[in-house]
Amino acid sequence: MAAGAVAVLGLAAPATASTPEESRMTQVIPAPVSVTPDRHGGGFTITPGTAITVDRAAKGVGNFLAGVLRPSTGYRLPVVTDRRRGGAIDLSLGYVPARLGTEGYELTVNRRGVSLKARTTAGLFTGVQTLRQLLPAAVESRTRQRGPWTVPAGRIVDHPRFAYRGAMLDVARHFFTPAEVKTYIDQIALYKINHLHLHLADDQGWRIEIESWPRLATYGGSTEVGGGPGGYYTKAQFRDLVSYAAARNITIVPEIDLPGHTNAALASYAELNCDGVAPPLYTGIEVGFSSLCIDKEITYQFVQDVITELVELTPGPYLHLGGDEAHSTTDPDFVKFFDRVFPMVEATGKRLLGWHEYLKATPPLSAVAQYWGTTNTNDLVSDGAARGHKVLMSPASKAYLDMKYDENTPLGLSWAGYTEVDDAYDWNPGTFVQGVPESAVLGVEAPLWSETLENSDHIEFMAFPRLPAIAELAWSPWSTHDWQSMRTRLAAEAPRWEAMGVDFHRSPKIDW
Ligand code: NGO
Repeated sequence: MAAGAVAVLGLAAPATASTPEESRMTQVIPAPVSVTPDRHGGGFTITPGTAITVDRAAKGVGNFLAGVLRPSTGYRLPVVTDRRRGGAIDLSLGYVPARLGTEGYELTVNRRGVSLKARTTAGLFTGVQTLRQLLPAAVESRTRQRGPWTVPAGRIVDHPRFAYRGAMLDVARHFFTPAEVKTYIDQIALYKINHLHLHLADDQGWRIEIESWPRLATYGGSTEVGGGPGGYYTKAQFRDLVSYAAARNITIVPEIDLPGHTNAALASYAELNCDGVAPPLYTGIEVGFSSLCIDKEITYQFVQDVITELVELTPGPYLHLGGDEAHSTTDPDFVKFFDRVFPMVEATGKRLLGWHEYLKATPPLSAVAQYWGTTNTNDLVSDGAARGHKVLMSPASKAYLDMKYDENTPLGLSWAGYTEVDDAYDWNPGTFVQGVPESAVLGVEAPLWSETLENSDHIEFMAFPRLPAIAELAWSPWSTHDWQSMRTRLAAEAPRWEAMGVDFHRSPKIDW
């Protein structure tokens, strides 16, 4: 590193930062593990002659970066494997220290170019997200803007705190089109979120085509909260979402909520009901009134068929089976049901995920429990962690993006309290639940339930600025945690969201 370099560990822009380039170096969200600005080096300016040079296997990441940069710069930015050209942004796969893992990266910027190195394309992709944030916000615009496009000089070495950094979208209460889901994927990828959990079925709608039970989608998906037309994903559309997400380092985690939250399925097939009578479709927002019929054999044929078809659509490692709020299923029935269903999932080789109540039954130890409570103690979860289960942290009072910011928020719910952006940021996933040490935490997920949300504007208003705050809890080392720094950095993101067309909440907690 050049003489005079200053190591900055997750601090806000130092008081001496004098140029916009220099302050961008310290404004990255999530905060990197280490940032070393090079005050005297002079940054790299992207020009019409700049090329993106890549290892052959990194072409996809190079193309993604070019896709971000080309519209706003208006430059050609060819993605090439020939490294003889000067003035380049170079993405290379190869040796980086083991502690950086598969998603870590090293980013070095000087006058001559940008060099990004990682062990895998996932690491290059996360590094590219940092590089985007080192450029002026206008780079995110889809139309040609004025430069200069200067990346500040220095070095960033970075890797994630948790392996699983998630967002969840409830496409059941209100249906979101594939285009709307892709928009959200684009937005969360910028903050290094690497899992998108899709809540695909609930009382109000079944949103995924299942060929062996076609009415689930065609009838069970035909409405939504408030009585709108609903919708569902065909298998082809779902596969397309999976690959769109994969190209952005995001694994889709499909959820079918069982055995409660199943009115849409029960309405679609009379034979799934204990009394053989299909209930009407449901467009309200109550929970806990539906249950599959635990003692009917056809229930297990149904669940088996759904799992089989869902697994075929899912290259990722996880399958989420819900298990929450089964208030219309007795505890013994709940256990009886999952005793038959867990082995079905195990036989597929997928790893189970479920809301933490499913620990009432006995999932295999590889199963992950998603904690959505509001308290710092929960015996099911701490006992589960002691037995060896991993926990995914989504405490509703902190991580639920559908909670209102305050009493005036026009959208959202408030059963877990109001959650301003500082509340969403103010907790440590590694110590939040007593008896669940950091080593038992798989990661953090920010669920967005859609009882009150109907379109991308609504999603954006609830997710921004909280989603980036939660993404930081999932990615950045706890040593960087600092609300004063975060509020400065979130304020600096506003022009970027404006350039991206993100309709965010102008929280009074931040000086925008
Ligand atoms: C709860 C409930 C969902 C609601 C959500 C609203 C879980 C896991 N089950 O979270 O059905 O949509 O709250 O915030």
